[in-house]
Amino acid sequence: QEFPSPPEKPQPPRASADSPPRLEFPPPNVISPPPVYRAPPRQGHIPPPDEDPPLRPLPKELVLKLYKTMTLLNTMDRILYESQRQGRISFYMTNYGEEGTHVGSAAALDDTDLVFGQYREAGVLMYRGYPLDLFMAQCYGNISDPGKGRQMPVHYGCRDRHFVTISSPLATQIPQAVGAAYAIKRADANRAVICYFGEGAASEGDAHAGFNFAATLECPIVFFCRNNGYAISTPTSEQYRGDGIAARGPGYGLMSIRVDGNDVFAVYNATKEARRRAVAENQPFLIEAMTY
Ligand SMILES: Cc1ncc(C[n+]2csc(CCOP(=O)(O)OP(=O)(O)O)c2C)c(N)n1
Repeated sequence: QEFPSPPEKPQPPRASADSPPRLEFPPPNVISPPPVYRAPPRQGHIPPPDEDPPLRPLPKELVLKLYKTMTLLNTMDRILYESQRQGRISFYMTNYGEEGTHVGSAAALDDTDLVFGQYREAGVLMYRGYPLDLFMAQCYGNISDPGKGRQMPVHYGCRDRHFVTISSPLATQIPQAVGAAYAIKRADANRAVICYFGEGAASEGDAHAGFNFAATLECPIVFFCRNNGYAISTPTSEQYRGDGIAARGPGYGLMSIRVDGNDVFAVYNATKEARRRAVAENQPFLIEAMTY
């Protein structure tokens, strides 16, 4: 089976490129930072139906589901975080302040798109209808836990909801997700893979391997980076010297965008379009969602 590349694939300059007027090493800060996409304000304006599809208003039921899931996630977090503080469960990771990234991106996917998460994307599984009692059972490792208590809390997984079980070692999900996307492409399955990770995990070598494989093998994957400014407690100023994760995308030949992760509609629009193009064109996309 042949997989033709779309004609507008970036062609990096080769040795025939022009020489600069003098020898110089351009400092990294002369490259302008990626802009931050936000959903356009409506201000009462109803766009015509032929307007760019991602900018159309969303149905009321969908908007309500976004809101309800974000609120429910926040409530579940409070209960499970307090359970951990009271010593009832051994571990917990809250999702506070990142609800819009989970729910906005989950809503933009097809139901059978395969999800590889890190450990802070419970809202994606919740959006897909994972019941509260199973979240609880997993965190408590009780008899109702589908994983039979073998995993640490928050390491959810659900085959029926196409959500691959979380693993603790950072960034292992990135090359795994790319491999899955490559398999999906070869099967011509009209599905996408989405792979979530934090900006801290993006410093792992596995992130490099995954980005490069996805670009060269032209895989239908959306890399979704949640940039919350910290790798648990290490600020980004101590994690890297470049401008975040989206700025790395062009170096790999990845179509990249930075979005306001607090704007659920921006996250939805960006993921919807990235997912559509990833499948239609067999190429990877990178979204960096800035949170807090
Ligand atoms: C390979 C590996 N190294 C270190 C850790 C310990 N660790 C757990 S979370 C974390 C920080 C991750 O930061 P980020 O990816 O930004 O995610 P966030 O927690 O901020 O959402 C680290 C270093 C780990 N789990 N795996």
